[in-house]
Amino acid sequence: MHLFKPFNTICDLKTGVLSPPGNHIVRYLADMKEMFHDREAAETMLKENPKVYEFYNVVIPEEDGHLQHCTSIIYPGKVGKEYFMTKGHFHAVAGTAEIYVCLAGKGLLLMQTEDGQAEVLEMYPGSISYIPPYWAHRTINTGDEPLVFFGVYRGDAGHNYGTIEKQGFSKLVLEEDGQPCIIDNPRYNPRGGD
Ligand code: PAN
Ligand code: ZN
Repeated sequence: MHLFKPFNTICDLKTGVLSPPGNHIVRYLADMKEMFHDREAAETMLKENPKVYEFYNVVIPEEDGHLQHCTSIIYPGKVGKEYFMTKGHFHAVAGTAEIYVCLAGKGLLLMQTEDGQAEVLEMYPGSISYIPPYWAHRTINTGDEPLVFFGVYRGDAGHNYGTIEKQGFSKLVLEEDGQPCIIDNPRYNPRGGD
């Protein structure tokens, strides 16, 4: 048995910044432009190529006895009417769950099964969302401030981005009359993953 030493990471609860930062990943619009519904709006915004979100992953062995943990910061903004959001993914080991604890801001957590069933939970400071095994997950900032949350999941879960890249989510979250509105995604392609 390899004995791993306990350690602390410090989280700024307002900004979500971790120290030490671990693996810090930043995603700009250019990294995910085809994920937004309004392709024309995305193309126009590419000139400025805004930062959509970033996340900090504590460095943990990718083994099932361990727990990966991370903070994510989704910036406020929209592409056309669609709010800034994460790419979203299934876990590579699909039967592994995750917990999100919202620290700041407000948003929605959109989840989806392989056969397109969708569920949405609200995120606000203090909300603890349980993402059960086999649900893809994407977070959406519906507010005016950064949406900040902490996540924890099984050490070896890994990430499968490909299925969502090909199929999309079955729902879109758009702003209508100043309010978030969940609609069916006309481009959702349940067979795109075949
Ligand atoms: C989160 C996400 C993070 C960024 O840590 O990885 O919010 O979203 P994408 O990974 O979809 O770009 C998580 O769910 N990890 O499993
Ligand atoms: Zn995840």
